[in-house]
Amino acid sequence: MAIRELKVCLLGDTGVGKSSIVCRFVQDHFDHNISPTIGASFLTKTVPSGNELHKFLIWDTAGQERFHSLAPMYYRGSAAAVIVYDITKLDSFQTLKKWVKELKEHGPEDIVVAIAGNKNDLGDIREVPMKEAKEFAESIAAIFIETSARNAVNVEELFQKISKQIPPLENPEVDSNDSFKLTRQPAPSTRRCC
Ligand SMILES: Nc1nc2c(ncn2[C@@H]2O[C@H](COP(=O)(O)OP(=O)(O)OP(=O)(O)O)[C@@H](O)[C@H]2O)c(=O)[nH]1
Ligand SMILES: [Mg+2]
Repeated sequence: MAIRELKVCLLGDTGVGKSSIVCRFVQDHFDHNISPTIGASFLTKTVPSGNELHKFLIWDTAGQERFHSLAPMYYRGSAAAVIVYDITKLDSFQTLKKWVKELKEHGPEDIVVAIAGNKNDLGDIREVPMKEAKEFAESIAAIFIETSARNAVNVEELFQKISKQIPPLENPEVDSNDSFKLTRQPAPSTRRCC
């Protein structure tokens, strides 16, 4: 089966749970004491999608403002961006809107955007109504899903939805190496997380 590499980046405020989502997806693990990401972390996971295998090359970026200028390295050449907010922090939803704007202005034209409202296990202290976030996602034709990295809710589904939005290759037999790349530039190297 053909393996297709898809560069995916995670963007969003510090503390919203980007690394926790990635750790849940890749290692099915949740760390209550996870440290803020420095620069970015890189992990991969391969999942079946129709007649293809999608190898996600995942760049988990640091949400702290001091790392903002690095972000273009990670969203450039990405097939998809997951923008994460924390459903208990209205500010993080405002930051998400800034990321949407930045991606629109400077990101790849055909990038698949997924909006993930994380920490939905904390619904009793919710600040961002699901309806509002969903409507915003619809207005920009983005995928929308609420997740809980802690309780393993909708994390697999998030990446499945991304897989489904990636158009299948029309002519897969053109590459005899059984490897099809949707990444558009070599990814910079950095440390791993988890
Ligand atoms: N209750 C709850 N806590 C979560 C969830 N996901 C992450 N957390 C917690 O939120 C905090 C921040 O998580 P991180 O994954 O480090 O957040 P981040 O977005 O990667 O932060 P930066 O690396 O600084 O950008 C940690 O204490 C996590 O344990 C979740 O789904 N539910
Ligand atoms: Mg992190």
